[in-house]
This record gives sequence, C-alpha cells and structure tokens, in this order.
Amino acid sequence: MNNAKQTKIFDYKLPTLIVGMGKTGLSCARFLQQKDCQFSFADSRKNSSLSADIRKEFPLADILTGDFDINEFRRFQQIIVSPGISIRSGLFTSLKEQGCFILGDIELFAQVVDKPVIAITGSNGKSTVTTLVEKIANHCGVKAIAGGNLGLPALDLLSTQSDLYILELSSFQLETSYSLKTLSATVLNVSEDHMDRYTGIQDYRKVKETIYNNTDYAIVNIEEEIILEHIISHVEKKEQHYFVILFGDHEPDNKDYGLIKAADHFALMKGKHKILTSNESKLTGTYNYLNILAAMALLEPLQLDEKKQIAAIKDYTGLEHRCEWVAEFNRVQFYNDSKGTNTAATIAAIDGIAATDGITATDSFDKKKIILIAGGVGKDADFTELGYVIEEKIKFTVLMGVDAELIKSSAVSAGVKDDSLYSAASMQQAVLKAYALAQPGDVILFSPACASFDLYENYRQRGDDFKEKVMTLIYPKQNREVQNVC
Ligand code: UMA
Repeated sequence: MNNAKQTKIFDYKLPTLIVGMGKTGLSCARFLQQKDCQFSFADSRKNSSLSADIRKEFPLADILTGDFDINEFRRFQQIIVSPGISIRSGLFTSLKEQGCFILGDIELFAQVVDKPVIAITGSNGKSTVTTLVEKIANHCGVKAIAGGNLGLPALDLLSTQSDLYILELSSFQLETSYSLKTLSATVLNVSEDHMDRYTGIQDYRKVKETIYNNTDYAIVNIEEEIILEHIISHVEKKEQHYFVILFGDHEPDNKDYGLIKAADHFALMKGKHKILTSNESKLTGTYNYLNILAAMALLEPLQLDEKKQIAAIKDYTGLEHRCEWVAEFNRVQFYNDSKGTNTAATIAAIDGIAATDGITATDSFDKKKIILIAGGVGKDADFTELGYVIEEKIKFTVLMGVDAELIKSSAVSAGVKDDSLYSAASMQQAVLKAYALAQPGDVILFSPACASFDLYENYRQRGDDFKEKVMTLIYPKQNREVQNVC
C-alpha cells in the first residue's frame, strides 16, 4: 500500500539505476541530469525503440543490456523501474530486502511537484477522463496539463510550469509510487486486465485503490462496491480524512453525481440539479456519461464556473483510438477502438456503438449490425464474458493475433456458430474480410480486447494501421495484399 510515512526521500547524490530505456527511462534521465545526479541504464532488450536516442543523448552513461543481473544492480541504492517491468520479480524483491529504494517516475514526480495534482486510474476510460479534466480546467482558465500513462511522462510535465497536473496512472505506476499527494483521485472502474502481472482481480484492485491514499477528495464509483466499502471503513475508522464524492448510474444524493434516464436520453445530475443532458455531449454510451460525471467530480474542489465547464464538455469529441469514427463506405461505418485492450473495454465499445447509431440496444442486437474485429495479446484474460457478448450482439467476428484462438473458443463455448467466426493473418485481411461480410447499415468495429505487442509497437500504431487499411479499402492502391482469409 502507498504510505507516506514509509517513503524514502530520493537522494540526488547517490548513483542511480534507471531500468527500462523507453519513454519513462528517457524522461527520468533528463530529469536526473538537470539535478546533476549520476545515473546508469539497464534494459533487458538489446534494441528497444528509444535506446538509440538515449545512447545519443547520454553518451557517457553506463548501459547494461541483456538479462538483468542482480550483481550489477546491487551497486545501486536507488533504482527507478519503468512501468512495463514488474517489481514483483525475485530480483527486485531481494534488492528491496537489501535496502535498495525501488521507485517509479511518479514517485520522483511526487517528491518535487508543488502544484495540485488530480489522479485518475481505472481499467477503462482513464484517458478519456484525464483529457476531459484537462480540457475543462483549461477552458475555465486554469493552466492545466495532462500526462502519465496517457503518453507524456509525468516528469516532462513539470517544465510546462502549469498550475494543475492531471495524471492518468496505471496500476504498474501505482505500484512504484508511495507519496503522491493529490487534490482529488479516482478509480473509475475495475475489470480484469493485466492478469499476467497480478495474482487475480483482488490483487489488481488493491493496487488501484492505493490512488486514494493521500488525497483530499476521493471520487468513488458507486458500482465499485468493494472499493466503496473500503473507503467508508477508512473514513469511519478515521484512517483517512478525505471528502468522499460518489458518481454512478443512479439518482444521486445532494453532493453526488449520477444519471437519470429519460425517454431518449440521460440527464447528468449533481444531486437534484441537472448539469446537462446526454444528447448535448458528443460522447455516447452510458460509460461515457459516467466518465463526464467523474471528470466534474474530480474538478469539484476547484469550484469552477459551471457554464464554462459545460461548454468544454459539449465541445469534447473524445479520443483517437477510443471508439473513433473512421469512415463510411457504401453505408458501412468503420470504428477504431484500438485502445480497447481488455474485454470490458470491448464490451463497452459494442454497447456504445449501438447508441451512436441512434438505435436501441434491442434493435441493434436483434438485427446484429456489428461486425467485430478483435484479438492480439490476451494478457491471461478470461474471455468467457466476451464470448457471451459476441453470441448475443455480434453478427460476424474476425479474429487475429496470438490469442485469437482463445477468443474463438470462448465464443464457441457461448454458443456462437462456427460460420460466423473468421480468422485473419493481418490487419489488411481482417478489414477486407469484415467488409466482405458487411451489408449496408452495418458497423465494423475494431476493438481487440487485447494488447497489441504481438504485431505492433503499441495500440496507437495498431489503430493507425486499421485506419490506413480502411482508407486503402475505400481508395484502393495498386499493390493490394492478396486476400487469403479463411
Ligand atoms: N523492458 C525491459 N524488460 C522488460 C520489459 C521492458 O528492459 O521486461 C524495456 C523495454 O526494452 C523498453 C522499456 O523497458 O526499452 C520500455 O519501458 P515501458 O514498457 O515501461 O514503457 P515506456 O516507454 O516507459 O512507457 C510507459 C508506459 N508503458 C507501460 O506501462 C507498458 C506507457 O503506457 C506510458 O504512456 C509511458 O510510460 C509514459 O508514462 C502505455 C501502456 O501500454 C500506453 N500502458 C498500459 C495500459 O495502458 O494498459 C499500462
């Protein structure tokens, strides 16, 4: 658990090891260099994408490549570990036992930041909420900048001299943060993800919950019952002194945020006060309305002008790679949800797409208009629920990537007929096959429910590839890959 009392103060005079030569490693190195702190690098891969840039920028820094070696690591009393590397391995556990300070970039950030921080975690929607909070704050005249897991490393934000920092935090980053003090913080939701790094969902949830440890305002999703129980218990036992604001798909009490369903829309409410209606926002899907409520709750301590907040919300179009509309071709719509890297995200995307089309869930599901392209690295996830959703709501499914077979067998076990399941060896094949199966009025949704690392550097590259293949379909190039889809 995060605990300010246990935190060690980072000592810039001690030689430090930076593990991981990616974005985080680079930002830590730049930060330490400004502080005249000596550092070395370690990376278990010989050629990571940024390593060449790092070698160029820090030609004198020692670089340890190849398998991590405890004897080499032992020379350092401080080790900054990038989020993609688990600190639960025997190597880091024993270094910790030997007194080594193991931390992440967020801990370094926490020890120097002198402006308010809003922190957001959750299995899904965290990038949407993070960028929405940033947009609202700026629109209301607060100089705010967002980063962290979102893409711009936290330490890089400091040079912007902002008045408010908004951090999207992954569970990996929370594991190596101990003293982050926040103005407000939230766990948006918890569903199975990264099960290759955790012993189960309880373990994963426990790490996510540490985001509340040192916050003034705990913004809690009322549907996350286990977290809510813990929060109430901390308040009752006076272990924590935060204000608690709830948000959720419910009629809210006075200080809380909720949704009230009307005939063809939702009212987004703060207590009895209607903030706006769902059809005034460009975002669709209940999960997105909850994201808006969470963003407003997170900003509540700043007491911003409500009219300006609403104007910013109305103007917010959502994120690239997150249920992003790509094109319409012969009355077939294409959506890119490459950021849907777990089953809950993909299920939410399927529901959201139905709402986007202005068709009710029942209509859409009876007629089954959605053709899903999914697959990639499953991260040891259980695809059972996705199988049922495919059976109930998806017309055809095209699967690709290393764990395509796992999704296929879950779908078959849920009762999906074999002849509605297809496999593709590449994105181009997947797009061509999905389009070949589509009728006018259908929607092709690329929402992989998996990570991208089998075929791509990251979800952005994967989403860009999907969009490029859709564009090639619409505006054909001469050398089109030969179709070979089974
Ligand atoms: N590496 C090793 N050994 C390993 C694994 C990785 O040496 O076993 C090295 C790689 O060779 C590479 C470096 O570590 O040189 C990469 O470090 P990293 O994986 O921590 O990635 P960064 O480039 O530092 O990016 C990280 C986050 N990545 C991960 O958490 C996996 C980025 O989140 C984040 O945007 C960035 O810091 C800035 O804060 C990405 C992500 O996929 C988007 N996050 C996961 C998610 O959203 O589900 C958690």
